[in-house]
Amino acid sequence: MFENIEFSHAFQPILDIEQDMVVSYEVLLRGLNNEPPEFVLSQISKSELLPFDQYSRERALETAARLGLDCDINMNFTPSAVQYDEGYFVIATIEKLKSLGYKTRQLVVEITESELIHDIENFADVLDILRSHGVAIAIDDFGAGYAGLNMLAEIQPDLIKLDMSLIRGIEKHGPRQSITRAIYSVCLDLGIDILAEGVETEEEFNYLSGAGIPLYQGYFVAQPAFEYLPQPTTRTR
Ligand code: G
Ligand code: MN
Repeated sequence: MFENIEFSHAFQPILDIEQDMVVSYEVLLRGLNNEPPEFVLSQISKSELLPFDQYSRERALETAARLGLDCDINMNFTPSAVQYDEGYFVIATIEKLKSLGYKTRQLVVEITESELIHDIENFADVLDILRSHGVAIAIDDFGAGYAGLNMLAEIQPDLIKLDMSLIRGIEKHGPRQSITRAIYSVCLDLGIDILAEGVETEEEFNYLSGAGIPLYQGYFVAQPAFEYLPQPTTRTR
């Protein structure tokens, strides 16, 4: 159905500095010449976005398997994709994952909060179903858009990804530091993992590691790489 759409994927590592290893890769949609996701999505009609997204995820898993990915894999889902038919798309992703020899627990479902969730109770129920299948749930871009404290109060994710707007220049920005420390403390209380996204500089990294953040993603660690699993490029200790 989408055979005529030209796209592929880039992979960006997630580094755990306590274990000093890459624990996952986030899959990112790209054009065939590494164009940004909007370039690909602009070719898809609105009514076909959800099925295209799923087609793209399944192709991405095939690419990951071909590249020899053997850690976790973070995949983006909009709230609508998660909620659709009681988790149909996530369950289809799990099936694809298993058909390639992966374990369900290797999948991290990143909920990209670009839209308001209308029925949060139903949403939480669907997440419970998905958790019972064994996937991990992450809130993406936490602190931006709709992904805030109300969402955290309603669903207890396994992981929070701090939005890069909170990270930018944090070493010299008192309010961002206070907010990040407060979220860190909430995560500790609730047993939620916490990751800093979009870390670009050594100064940001040093501040965040001093504050106890264990997981990192961003240009400072490694740029996303087209059809390739990059290793961290920086010494982080
Ligand atoms: O919404 P989500 O967090 O899934 O989007 C990740 C996007 O952020 C990707 O398009 C990726 O290329 C981009 N990205 C990853 N690391 C960095 C970074 O360090 N700085 C900036 N500006 N963008 C980044
Ligand atoms: Mn994401």
